[in-house]
Amino acid sequence: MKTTRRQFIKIAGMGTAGVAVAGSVLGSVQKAAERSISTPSSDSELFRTPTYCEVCFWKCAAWVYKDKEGNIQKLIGNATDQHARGKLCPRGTGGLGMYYDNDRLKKPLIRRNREDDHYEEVSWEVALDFIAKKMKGIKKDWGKENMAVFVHGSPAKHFEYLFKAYGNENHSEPAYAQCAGPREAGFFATFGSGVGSPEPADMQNSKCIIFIGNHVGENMHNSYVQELSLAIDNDADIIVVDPRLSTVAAKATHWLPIKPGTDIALLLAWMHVLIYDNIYDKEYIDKYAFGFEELKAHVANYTPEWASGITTIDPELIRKSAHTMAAAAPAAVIHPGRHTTWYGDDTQRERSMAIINALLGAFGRKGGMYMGVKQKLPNYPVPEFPEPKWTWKDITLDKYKNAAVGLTNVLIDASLPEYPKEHQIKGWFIAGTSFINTIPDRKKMFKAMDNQELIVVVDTMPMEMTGYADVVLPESTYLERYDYARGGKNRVAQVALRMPAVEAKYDTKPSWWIAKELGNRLGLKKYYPWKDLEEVLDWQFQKIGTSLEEMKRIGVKTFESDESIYLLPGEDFEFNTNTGKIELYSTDFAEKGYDPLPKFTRHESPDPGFYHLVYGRAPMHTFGRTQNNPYLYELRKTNDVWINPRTAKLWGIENGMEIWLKNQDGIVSEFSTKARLTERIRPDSIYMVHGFGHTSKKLTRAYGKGINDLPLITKVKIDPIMGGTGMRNNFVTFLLEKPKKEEVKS
Ligand SMILES: Nc1nc2c(c(=O)[nH]1)N[C@H]1C(S)=C(S)[C@@H](COP(=O)(O)OP(=O)(O)OC[C@H]3O[C@@H](n4cnc5c(=O)[nH]c(N)nc54)[C@H](O)[C@@H]3O)O[C@H]1N2
Ligand SMILES: Nc1nc2c(c(=O)[nH]1)N[C@H]1C(S)=C(S)[C@@H](COP(=O)(O)OP(=O)(O)OC[C@H]3O[C@@H](n4cnc5c(=O)[nH]c(N)nc54)[C@H](O)[C@@H]3O)O[C@H]1N2
Ligand code: SF4
Ligand SMILES: [Mo]
Repeated sequence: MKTTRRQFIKIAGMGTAGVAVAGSVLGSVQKAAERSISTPSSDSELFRTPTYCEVCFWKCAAWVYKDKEGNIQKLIGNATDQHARGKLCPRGTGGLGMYYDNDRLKKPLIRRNREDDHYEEVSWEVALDFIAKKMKGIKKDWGKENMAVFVHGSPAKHFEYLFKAYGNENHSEPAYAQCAGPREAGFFATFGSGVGSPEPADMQNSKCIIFIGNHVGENMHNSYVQELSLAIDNDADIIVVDPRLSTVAAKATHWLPIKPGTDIALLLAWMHVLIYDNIYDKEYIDKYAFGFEELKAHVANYTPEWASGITTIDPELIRKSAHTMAAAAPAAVIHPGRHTTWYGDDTQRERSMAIINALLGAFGRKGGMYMGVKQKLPNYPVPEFPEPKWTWKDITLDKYKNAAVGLTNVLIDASLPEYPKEHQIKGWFIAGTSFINTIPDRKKMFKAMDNQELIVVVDTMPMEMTGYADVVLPESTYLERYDYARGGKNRVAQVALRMPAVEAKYDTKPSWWIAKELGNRLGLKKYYPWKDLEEVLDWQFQKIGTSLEEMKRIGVKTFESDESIYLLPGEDFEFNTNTGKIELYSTDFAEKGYDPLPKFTRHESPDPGFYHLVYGRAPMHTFGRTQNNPYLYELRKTNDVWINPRTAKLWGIENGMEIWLKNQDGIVSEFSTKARLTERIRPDSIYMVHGFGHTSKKLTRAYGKGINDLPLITKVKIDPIMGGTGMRNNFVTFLLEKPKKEEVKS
């Protein structure tokens, strides 16, 4: 059946309770949703309120169930929500541990003297007055622009707003320069649009899904994993390129155990096969793409045999896997990945992935990549923000021309005492990021912190970073607060509400309140004309045809969209690039002096006795934020180090043996962990899960458990196009005995 744009809208037409998209699972959960729409729930003992999860940034909508006494009993995924589809992942289910954790921050804290570790418990008044006074001091001596705001997660919007109102736009998130930045830059250069979250890979309709690294299943983004299981049920081919037999590699048709850092060679060889075996989507390329002849000439010599010598992958496997994806195209897609800051040439690796998606005809095609839709939430009317004298752009774009947002690493560089005074950063405001466990090159980080006149940390837990703050502000957990509604692009346009399920435990406050109160003290009252966030939310909801009252009842609302998420057959489509086409040859990169067609660059190999430090995720933990969560801690208390038995034999390492790690710059891990011998990792690499090895003694469960990968990441290769920090150029060796105290330099 041919679907016209209009017909598509009809089949995607939705009521308030649910969604019915042809071929999607959303329809199948609709009935369950309709059954469970009233409050209190059918389980007469329990009452429920809506939220969306904050254990990671997938933001699944959920119901919080409470008993008559008001104790939170459980969290269940909202069935009408396309992120959750009625389920939460293990971390989301354990989210109530964030609320129940006894180690939480309980009162605002001030450290008056940097020389000692003494923190004084103070009232909110005292803490906020202190911050406002210090900020005014920095403004007077340096300029209001000379502060940086480092944020992640829901607190971000509130503090970005505050600082914009203050006349400062130096905001940045680790989610860009330490995470998804390169894929945004690489896909933007090709298709004229970034990727965003959730990534619009149409996995549930795909016949062939290709993962470059990207360890889905361990990387536990909820609907992402659900879509992949649907694809597996539908017998889709899975191709995984990973030096490690990851969970998803174990399910793959083809696993390509690549030598770390050589993916671009493989991707070029895939392009070669698709083009020279004439199995690319010629009609699609003729209609939509620019620069095919240049690409064809560029990859002429990049044969599978050439790539094999670099990647260690059998040329026949390279050829065969290219044919597998071409046979499934256009219902075939290379997933863009998410954590993509690997070796410093990451934008070009992502460009290569985007180009292959174009050759497969995947963009805008069912089973390839869909074009997301969203319901815009209008901004509450306030006066215009003042124009800052300078912003992050002035210290970034001359060097990293395609950085789309502020870069944490550039702002840290600007925080060093030797940085030109005009743009030197003298105060840090941090919310929702455990900064020192997240940004590589700690030595620089410590130097930058020493140069700050004020460091504020807003967190829910006594994480390591709070120990470097002058002021620590305890935020209420997501189960105790309102936040801005979740919008965002997806298959269908939806809006989700987060509201407090319970009153705030301890003397904690939500970010919106903290920002508003600080704003009042900085003379920014006119930007906060509302009483509380409820008022803002209700105003926004009314503007889009709902209300806070309705949203409290339904949690998630679906809106009709007038756009198809796929290209219509023969549709003329203008891509947001210089040529209006998919740019196989990037005119933007050519203009800016970057390679317009991706090239392979060789990366360092480890010295004898050293191994690639490979890190990733475990399904029951999020970064470093959940190790102390009482429920998730029970699921996994520590990490271990994966070692190939051949490598282990050279060292006399046995399974379960206690080991320490030392990197190429002599940095030794603070704690030890156990060796796990497994064939699932290449002999030239070791693997560990990020987020363990906490050094804050106030995290009574997590303290001292496992090894932290971050201090071992001292060598950073910066992506010249968008400025991301390549973190996978580090190598480690083993220590089999407890290092002497003076040897530990993490
Ligand atoms: N449970 C859980 N899920 C999460 C998160 C979490 O904290 N916990 N965090 C979320 C976030 S923000 C992100 S960014 C993602 C991160 O998850 P991904 O985007 O999947 O991260 P990657 O770095 O692509 O994946 C790690 C994999 O890359 C492989 N790898 C290492 N080096 C190379 C190489 O040179 N080439 C190739 N081809 N593969 C290599 C590793 O062996 C490992 O299997 O996870 C998301 N999901
Ligand atoms: N070595 C190494 N570094 C990495 C990575 C890696 O794999 N290895 N991954 C990179 C990637 S992909 C990403 S996206 C980043 C993630 O980097 P971060 O976002 O810094 O990661 P988290 O460790 O989760 O830190 C979140 C912090 O927010 C706090 N928090 C949790 N909930 C709330 C809340 O509701 N309010 C407030 N105010 N605070 C809250 C937590 O207690 C914690 O301190 O790290 C990057 N850096
Ligand atoms: S994927 Fe899991 S942790 Fe992330 S928001 Fe959804 S339920 Fe929460
Ligand atoms: Mo990330």
